[in-house]
Amino acid sequence: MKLPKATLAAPIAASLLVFGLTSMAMLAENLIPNPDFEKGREKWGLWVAPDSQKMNCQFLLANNAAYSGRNCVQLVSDDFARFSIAANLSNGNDNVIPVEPGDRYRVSAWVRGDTALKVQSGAPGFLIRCEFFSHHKGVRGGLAAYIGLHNKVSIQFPAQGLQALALPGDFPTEWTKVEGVFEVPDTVKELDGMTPPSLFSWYSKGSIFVDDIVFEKVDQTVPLSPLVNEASAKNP
Ligand SMILES: [Ca+2]
Repeated sequence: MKLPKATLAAPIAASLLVFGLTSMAMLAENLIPNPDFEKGREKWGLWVAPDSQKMNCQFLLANNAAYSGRNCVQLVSDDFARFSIAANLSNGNDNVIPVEPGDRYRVSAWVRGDTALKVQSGAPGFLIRCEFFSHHKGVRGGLAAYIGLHNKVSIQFPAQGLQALALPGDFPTEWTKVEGVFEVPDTVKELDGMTPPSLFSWYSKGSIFVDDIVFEKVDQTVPLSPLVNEASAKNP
């Protein structure tokens, strides 16, 4: 049966609209499972740096002080320690997100410290980190995006230090949103992978509470966060 053009145009336009809306919705999808910890610690794991193994670093669930719902997590250590939690994406891809240079991501979390929390002098206290690497080679490039409590981003190699992300004042004891938008850099050859965000106690001592993690791919219209070290990010 031959349909007149006008009859075909409407369904095509409608399906294009649906496709467009679906694409936009996908761009805003939170990539983190159990981002609000309402399913407890499900899908989340703890990592402790070699120099912090004896500091009783713990990843606990707190249900009396959440930012939203019943639960948040509590990162606690007996001394200045570096440890993190990260989500398991269960994506069958070694917990790596395929990326291309120029892709833009936004990550945010709600964070607060308890009143007894101490941060080692000159340290950031809390950081979010996404590591980049070459998936082809199965090796990490050593390059990562770091987001500090002042909502600035550092894209750098670890050896360059993290002084630029040092805690700018007292650690917040009220719930505070930490957020960064960054671009996947083009400074590592064949860079094509990124880890999901790790949420770090970066040489804090005491308790840090975290809730409501959002990690999403955004389009080029979303402004990048200020970079603290643009020059060194381009010159590893
Ligand atoms: Ca929650």
